[in-house]
Amino acid sequence: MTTRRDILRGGLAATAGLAAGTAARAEGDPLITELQDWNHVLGDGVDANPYGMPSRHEAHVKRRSVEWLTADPVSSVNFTPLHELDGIITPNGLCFERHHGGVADIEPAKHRLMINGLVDTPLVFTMQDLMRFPRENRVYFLECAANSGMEWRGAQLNGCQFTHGMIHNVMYTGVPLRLILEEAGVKTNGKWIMPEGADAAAMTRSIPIEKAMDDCLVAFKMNGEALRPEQGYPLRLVVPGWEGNMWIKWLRRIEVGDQPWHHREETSKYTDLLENGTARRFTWEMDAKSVITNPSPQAPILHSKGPTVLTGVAWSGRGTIPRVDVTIDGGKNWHEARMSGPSFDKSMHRFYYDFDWDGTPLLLQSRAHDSTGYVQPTKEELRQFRGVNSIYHNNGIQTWYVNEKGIAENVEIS
Ligand SMILES: Nc1nc2c(c(=O)[nH]1)N[C@H]1C(S)=C(S)[C@@H](COP(=O)(O)O)O[C@H]1N2
Ligand SMILES: [Mo]
Repeated sequence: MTTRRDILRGGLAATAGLAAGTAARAEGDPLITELQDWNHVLGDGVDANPYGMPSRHEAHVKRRSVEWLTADPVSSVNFTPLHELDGIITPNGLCFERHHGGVADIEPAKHRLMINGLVDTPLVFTMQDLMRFPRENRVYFLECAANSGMEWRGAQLNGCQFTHGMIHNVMYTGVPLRLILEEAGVKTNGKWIMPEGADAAAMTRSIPIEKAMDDCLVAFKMNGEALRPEQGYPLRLVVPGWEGNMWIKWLRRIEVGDQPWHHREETSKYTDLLENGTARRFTWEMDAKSVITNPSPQAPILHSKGPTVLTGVAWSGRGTIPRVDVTIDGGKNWHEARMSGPSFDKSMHRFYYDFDWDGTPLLLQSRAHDSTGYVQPTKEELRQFRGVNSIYHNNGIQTWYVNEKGIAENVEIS
């Protein structure tokens, strides 16, 4: 972080005549007057990289994990570098990963999806069979319910990659789950489904039949290409707007039942212990949330005072995000941010706030409004209802403190 900053600062300082504006004068800049290697040496021909990769100068743009968070990488998580991205789509190679038994390495020709339980005809599908159903394309965010979980009791991790990076937003191609369930014929007492993964963790969750029949997809493509192994190749369940844990990867079986199964992931895990000792359960929908991605601790302001672009992302499991408010003075004044990019249901939204920085310290916050009228709460408001025992479903407003040098850090203000 410091090195990149120093390099960029050095580059700017060498440029004579940089005033309050955003561009330098051309005179005397060796990067203009002297030839660079790439100006006269032939580059790689086609096929040097049959599957293209980002520029080597972008090597710092990658998923990162937090070493002390988990005991073993096969049951662990890494985080999407939100501060390096723009727009609303997460590139496939940067989608955060969360596995409970490592990444299953599945041969697609040997993969099967079984539908059993309370159905008229138990069925087994090959990947080829699934490809013959009418398919749909839809963009959705997936957020782990534990995203921002480390921040419940106070500011902890220094970077939006770590505080908010258990989220990705991609376009899925898949078959509506409803069509597959209808093919098997759900019996009238079939009220719940239990999708199961083919990984060593055999991840399972209970999902009400209404959701299964509404907007769930059995997806095989993300952003146009096959699902990545990390994201469930060759098949994953997409459960729009609901907590990531329910989006079963490496999907091999769906059982239909008349009641929930109360498996580990919906009893001991993914429940919220309240102050009075009881736990909230089946909190499936992800509440509206937002975060400023730039500036942020991993992405300081690299220029001096003057025109500054602030940007971030917002999402809601209940609909779209028509509005985001931004404050640069810790909530004394709020400004409506500028939304830019497509606004899809249960998808990430991009916002900007372009302002003239006077070079004094800033307290940055963003506040999302969703299409149901719900407004993102402060962390204190959340704690009043939820106490401090929770891990999951922390959608409180994030604060970044930016000092006069442009360095940002994770703080909380009351
Ligand atoms: N089969 C299987 N599905 C799974 C998991 C798993 O470990 N095994 N992890 C779940 C959890 S907790 C989350 S948050 C999401 C993460 O999806 P991602 O790895 O694409 O980010 O997958 C869910 N589906
Ligand atoms: Mo998760």
